Amino acid sequence: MTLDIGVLGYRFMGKAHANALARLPMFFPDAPDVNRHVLIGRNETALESAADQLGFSHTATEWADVLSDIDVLYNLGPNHVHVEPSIAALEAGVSVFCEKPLAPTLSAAKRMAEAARESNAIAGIAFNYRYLPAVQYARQRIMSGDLGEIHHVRARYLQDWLVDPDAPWSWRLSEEMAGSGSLGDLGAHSIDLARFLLGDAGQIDRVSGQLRTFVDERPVDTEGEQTRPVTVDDAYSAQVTFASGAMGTFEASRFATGHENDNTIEINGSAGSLRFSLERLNELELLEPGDRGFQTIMITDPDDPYIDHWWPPGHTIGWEHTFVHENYEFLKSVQNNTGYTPSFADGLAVQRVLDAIEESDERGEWIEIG
Ligand code: SOE
Repeated sequence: MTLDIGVLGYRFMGKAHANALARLPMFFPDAPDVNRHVLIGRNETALESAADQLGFSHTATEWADVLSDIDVLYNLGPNHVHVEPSIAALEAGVSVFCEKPLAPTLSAAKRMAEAARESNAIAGIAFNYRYLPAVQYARQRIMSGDLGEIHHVRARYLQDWLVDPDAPWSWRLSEEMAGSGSLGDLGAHSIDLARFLLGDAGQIDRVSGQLRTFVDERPVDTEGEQTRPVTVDDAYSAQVTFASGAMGTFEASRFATGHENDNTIEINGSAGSLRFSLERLNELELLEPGDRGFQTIMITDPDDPYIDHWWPPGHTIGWEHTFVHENYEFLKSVQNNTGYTPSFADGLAVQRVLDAIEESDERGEWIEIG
């Protein structure tokens, strides 16, 4: 069985997923066969050249025209484009792999999760950092009880691409198109990682958050003559409680000078601790009973998650491998018609936390998540 794939979006995420699709037959021979059938976008000229480069045989400027030609829609457009094409695809029985955050608003995320529940097709959200071998290994250790009862989650995702007030405006800075800024773009990853690592104990039930926009207008052209308003947050921080009794702190920023793409999470339990940093993605820091400090271990052994598909022990992998791993798992779920996680329900659970953090900022009080 060959799965015909349609990919909406051909820039950063389009490349990351197209690269993953191309790698699958080489490194994951039991992955379903895929046909990079159609690349979907608005600008015909840019689309043609992207289709050539990324190995797609057709292009389309209207997503609705190609739903009947494909088995899977990759929805990699700006956040506001996640909603209608995903819902229409699921209603047409086409599986959907959608980038994060699920939607710009909680109400749109609810509609998407409802469409996923009612469809026989598979709906997955692309939280790629779950698929780092070190993160998978960390979850295994937490799930097998090695850290004991979890008390603390400390997660931050720091970038600095907006610290220059002349950095240009983009859709990521528009509330209408993105929903929120650092919160949805980066915070969604941290919240998902916490949920993934803690499993059933990862349910966040109360939040207190603050959001900040440091520069509220940005140039749209290189001369800086025209500007557009920034209507999302540049940074957020939140403290949360988990239903399990654990407490958490979360932070993200696009103004964290010196941090380009710094995604870290630390978990402290009654019997041990661990911490992960994307800047050292082949490693995990662990503290186990009897240790006098954190020990750094390499997650590059053949029996570590996914590693046997790649290189001999000690040969490191990179950021792009997360996309290969998630594409493998998602497409296998489509082929076997089995449920995929993270699902749209997981995307909705994260969105409830994002929404509560925004509400907390607006109201200046703790918000319960029902
Ligand atoms: C931009 O902030 C971005 O590309 C995010 O959208 C991704 O989800 C993150 O992995 C890297 O940074």
